[in-house]
Amino acid sequence: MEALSLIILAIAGVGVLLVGAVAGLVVTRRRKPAPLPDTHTDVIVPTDPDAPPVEVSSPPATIETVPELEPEPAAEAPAPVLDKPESTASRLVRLRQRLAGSQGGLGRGLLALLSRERLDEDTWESIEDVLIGADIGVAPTQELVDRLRTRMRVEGGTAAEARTVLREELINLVDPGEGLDRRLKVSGEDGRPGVVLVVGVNGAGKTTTVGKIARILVAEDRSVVLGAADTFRAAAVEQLATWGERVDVDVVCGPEGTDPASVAFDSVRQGVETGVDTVIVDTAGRLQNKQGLMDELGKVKRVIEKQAPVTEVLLVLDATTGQNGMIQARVFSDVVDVTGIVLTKLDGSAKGGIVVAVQRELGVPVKLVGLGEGADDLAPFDAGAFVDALLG
Ligand SMILES: Nc1nc2c(ncn2[C@@H]2O[C@H](COP(=O)(O)OP(=O)(O)OP(=O)(O)O)[C@@H](O)[C@H]2O)c(=O)[nH]1
Ligand SMILES: [Mg+2]
Repeated sequence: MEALSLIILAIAGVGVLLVGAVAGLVVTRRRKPAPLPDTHTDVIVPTDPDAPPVEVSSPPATIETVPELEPEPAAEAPAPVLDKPESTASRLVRLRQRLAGSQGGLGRGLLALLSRERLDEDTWESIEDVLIGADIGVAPTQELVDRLRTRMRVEGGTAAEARTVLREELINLVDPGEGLDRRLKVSGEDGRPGVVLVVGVNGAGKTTTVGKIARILVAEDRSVVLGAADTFRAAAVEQLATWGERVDVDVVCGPEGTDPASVAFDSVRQGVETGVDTVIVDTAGRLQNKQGLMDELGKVKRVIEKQAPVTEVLLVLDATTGQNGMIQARVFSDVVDVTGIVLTKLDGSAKGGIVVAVQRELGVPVKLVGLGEGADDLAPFDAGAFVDALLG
């Protein structure tokens, strides 16, 4: 009997907590966005996945004076149950495991070859084949093999030594020089929002990525507006609207066939007027001819900049498309000033070498990687973690 009443009490307790949590979330999203501290510039930098999750604290409810906070009568539409995005730290741990799962083959193959007792010409040729097969690209493969040859001659020997040398050289390749700045510029200046323009071919994962980035920003307590500038298909707008609803972020859209530039303009205007931190604009992926693409994206960017500068142009690339993806990447980077790359579907590809090839080709860093279709399957790119995943 006593046990039964304890269970009932426990269930009641959990119920109260849940109601409280949902109410808290709704209130949090309704409040006027709090200004960000000055130190908050460009977020989404790789965080140490071993660090404890960062708690996002909300300002105390008592400072609220906005009248819309009045409780609504119970009979009205029930408050939507919002997703609580996963914290960056726990997302990274999970994604690192997933990356290791899909990429481990490449690293294991290389290590097995490099740990052979005799590194003869045939072995070096096989190493080259593995690297080219992983889409690293011919020139970087050649450089890597040359460096490995030199170092293995001097330091070579045990499997552990081979691993250390390979790890260092792969990191050099992925993160050359002083290291690339992979921060995503999501903040604007002079009180205006940061504007992130997301481009790429059909099916690369643009809309999904926009939704995932919005979740990360919301989890960091930033306010966001999404612009559905892919107006060619009604389904595209709906897809983005669903992402927006899940984290209670406004999605600005127009009827099917509206000029994408006008939707982009409206979304940034709304962002400026409501004082949000970031506006993310999703675009259509049709790779018509280069001139058409240039005209369209050029116009979208121009009209946005009547309101606020575009702070980040993200090119979304599907990692599974290999050399074809590289050709598309070139076209886009000729058309717009790409500032960062999002490499999606790395979960389904053992061809992580594309990271090296695309960074070389475009001269811009991979800033984010998509590792699944799930809402939180997006992570900041981190060279060390990536190479560790490659090596399995
Ligand atoms: N496995 C995997 N699937 C992904 C990833 N990112 C996106 N997808 C899937 O790829 C498909 C296309 O994604 P969308 O976001 O609709 O692509 P899009 O670039 O907006 O496509 P269009 O609007 O047609 O130009 C969807 O089924 C996504 O779930 C990823 O990182 N991993
Ligand atoms: Mg889309």
